[in-house]
Amino acid sequence: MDTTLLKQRLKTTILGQAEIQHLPSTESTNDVARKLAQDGAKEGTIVIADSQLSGRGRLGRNWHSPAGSGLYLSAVLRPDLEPDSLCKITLLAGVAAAGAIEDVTSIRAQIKWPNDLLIHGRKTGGILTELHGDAASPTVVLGIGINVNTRIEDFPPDLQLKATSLALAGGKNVARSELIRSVLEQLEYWYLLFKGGEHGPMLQAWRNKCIMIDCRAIIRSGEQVLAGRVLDIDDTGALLLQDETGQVRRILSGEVLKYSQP
Ligand code: BT5
Repeated sequence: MDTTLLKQRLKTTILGQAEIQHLPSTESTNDVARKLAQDGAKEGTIVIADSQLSGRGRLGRNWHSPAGSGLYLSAVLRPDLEPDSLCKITLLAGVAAAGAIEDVTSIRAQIKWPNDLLIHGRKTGGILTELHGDAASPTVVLGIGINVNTRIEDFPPDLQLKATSLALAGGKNVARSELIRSVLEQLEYWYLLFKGGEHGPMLQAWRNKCIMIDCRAIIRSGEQVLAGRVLDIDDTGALLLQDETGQVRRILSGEVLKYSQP
């Protein structure tokens, strides 16, 4: 991948303008980005790898990152964060990544709360948002993984049944550099709105891409397991789940154990 060419083509003012670090292989791009941020890297610094040896998901899970076939990218962001608004960065990254997939491949990607990108119900990508630093000057390391040209045999057996890639879904290979360009441009568009305090359009775009609205779902949040119907997300980005008693629960973080169409 030619990062000089990528930089020349990139229509952004922040993302990718300071530094794009391209590594053939690393443990996790989020770890590299965190170290760069600790050493004072500018907002918008990007780390891209061709493969990850210990790609991470949430809660200590693994992100399978075979060589040369996926997009593994992390961005250093330094937003003014109100308490509870970290979840909105995950939502905006989902909207940006789904938008970039659609822009480059014309394939419609959907979002499963809070951080999964799905095509035809199979997982194609994920977002990992990590907060570092103190409350006065927080740093967010935003990680995005997308299966781009991954073949079915590149996935381990358990993922072969539930994962897909853009090439598998669309029947042809996709240029990773084009996808990276579009991800960065889309990310910047939504991030600038976020910084300007304009969250409404992003939340609406997220709702339009969300596969779970109106679905019945079982969700684990901390120690609690909640069941009910997904109503919406609210203005803070929390998921609204109506339980059997009619009570509406606000869920800021968690994971979907099961969901089904109404
Ligand atoms: C995620 O976690 O989906 C977040 C993935 C973020 C990956 C990026 S790559 C760049 C940056 N650097 C990193 O180290 N990470 C980020 P989670 O919701 O916890 O989902 C993890 C689960 O997804 C695993 O337990 C598997 O079931 C499944 N999975 C793992 N690898 C996959 C893949 N390549 N495609 C589809 N599903 C996968």
